[in-house]
Amino acid sequence: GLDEFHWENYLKETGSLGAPSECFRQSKVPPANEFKVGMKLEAHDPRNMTSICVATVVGITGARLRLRLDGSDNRNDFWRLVDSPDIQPIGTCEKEGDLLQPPLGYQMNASSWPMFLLRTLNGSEMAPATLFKKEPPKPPINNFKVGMKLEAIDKKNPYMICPATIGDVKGDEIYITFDGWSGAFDYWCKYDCRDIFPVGWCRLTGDVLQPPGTQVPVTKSIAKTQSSLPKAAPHSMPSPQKTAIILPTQQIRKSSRIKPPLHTS
Ligand code: MLZ
Repeated sequence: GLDEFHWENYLKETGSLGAPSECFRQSKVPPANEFKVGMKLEAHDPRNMTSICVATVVGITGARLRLRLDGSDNRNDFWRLVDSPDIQPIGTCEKEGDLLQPPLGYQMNASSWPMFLLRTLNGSEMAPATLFKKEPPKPPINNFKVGMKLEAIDKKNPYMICPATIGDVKGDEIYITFDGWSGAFDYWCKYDCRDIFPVGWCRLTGDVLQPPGTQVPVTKSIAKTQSSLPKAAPHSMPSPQKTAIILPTQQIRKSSRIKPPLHTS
């Protein structure tokens, strides 16, 4: 429809460019997702990264898997790329002399765990090793520049991949700002973080790209005004197309004029 989001138009309208794909720790050709719902695998418990648990694929979205730890509830689902080092075939743990752990929040008595494990794996479909792809190498240096566009996971709503802009760069860290949102979802991360993708990633993988928010409007004239502004002072957190609009970013953050969004989806 007319209100659909298209990067090509949006980049033109905002007078901006996508960050080059070499900036990202992602495969240039996104990995194939050959997993099926119901398959089991081993995954690091996101709430306790040192323990390895049994997980079930409960959804497929682009190059990512929606995972649920066996023995846990359905309120702690998490998403991993098929080339994430956090997932591995069933049996990897044992081969390495480790034990599969109950997830944090295992509802039953700890003494029931060995039998639970036996039953959850018995007759289950285990994801074959060929479905797990190798993690791509780190780009040697941080090549991101302020103002470059990208697609980024909203860490507060991790199933969402959203249009974003590099708001700041400091050493190996980059500041991810979400287009059209007033700052509540923004975060710092390492340049080689696996949660960020080049423009076009979702279209290539078939994942869902969210449209930009509507809290902070972006128009051609504003973007033009913005690009002719001097660079922001180093103590501020510039958020390119946001700063030029109503208030400086610092004031937006402190002001109560903009209602902070609910963090619920
Ligand atoms: N349910 C939330 C989703 C916000 C997503 C923002 N992503 C950058 C809300 O509407 O507040």
